[in-house]
Amino acid sequence: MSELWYTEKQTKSFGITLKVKQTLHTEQTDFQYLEMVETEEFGNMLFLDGMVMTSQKDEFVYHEMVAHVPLFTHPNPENVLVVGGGDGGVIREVLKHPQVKKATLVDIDGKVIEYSKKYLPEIAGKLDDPRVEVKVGDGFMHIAESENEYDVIMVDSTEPMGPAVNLFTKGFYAGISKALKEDGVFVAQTDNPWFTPELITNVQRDVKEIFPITRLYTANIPTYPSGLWTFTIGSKKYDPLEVSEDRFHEIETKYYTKELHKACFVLPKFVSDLI
Ligand code: AG3
Repeated sequence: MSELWYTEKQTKSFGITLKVKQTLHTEQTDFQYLEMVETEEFGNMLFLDGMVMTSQKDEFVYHEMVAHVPLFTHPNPENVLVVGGGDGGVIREVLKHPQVKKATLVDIDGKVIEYSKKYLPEIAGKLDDPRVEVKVGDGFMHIAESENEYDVIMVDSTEPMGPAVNLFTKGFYAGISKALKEDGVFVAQTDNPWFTPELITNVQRDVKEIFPITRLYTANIPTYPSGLWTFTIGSKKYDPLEVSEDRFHEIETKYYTKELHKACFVLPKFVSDLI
């Protein structure tokens, strides 16, 4: 019996390899190469331009950590924006917060939304919720056109190549600051300290120049390069490290806890040395 394996080359000389059960869909969209693959170990997976975006088995880590850390940092997140995130995982977590009145998702690639709904229904299933508005469009432009509007903005992008390059620039963070209300909070996924240390250093430097409170936190995501993933928070007023106990309300999670909310900001030495 022949075996089919999928490799993401995470660097020029290192990668992750997964045994494939079947290929569900492949397509060159207007923006990127999209693949939906059923794997033996991680279930259905979405790849964009050959990079793992999400898997049924470990998606909860990334989506919970992108959403709940900033949402519990803000005392009353009513109006929330997700840039990217067309698979709907962050939106699903955002909706667990009863204060959220409206969640807008802006993803540049409608095909990601379409095929996530088809092959990742437990991730994308909440995109049709009445509190959600889905826009297919350029997140950079959406940010540039927004002012004093959002309580929390989450940037759930691909890597800084292809369609997401603009989303890792200082100009974009300045736009986010303008799009946020005066006490707004934002978070972005900022890759890993093993293979892209300078990206973390640069993003932290840029965000620090714009936001009075800048923090870095990590989560363990087995299908992403090195497994040690980082997120950068920029906040105008609220410090994610100073969330009072009574702020935390019960939500159903598999990774995030109120204890972890504090612990995730404790960094290994080689990571804190980057910032
Ligand atoms: N967005 C960040 C994925 C980065 C993974 N990088 C890689 N595989 N080289 C994930 C989207 C999930 N909603």
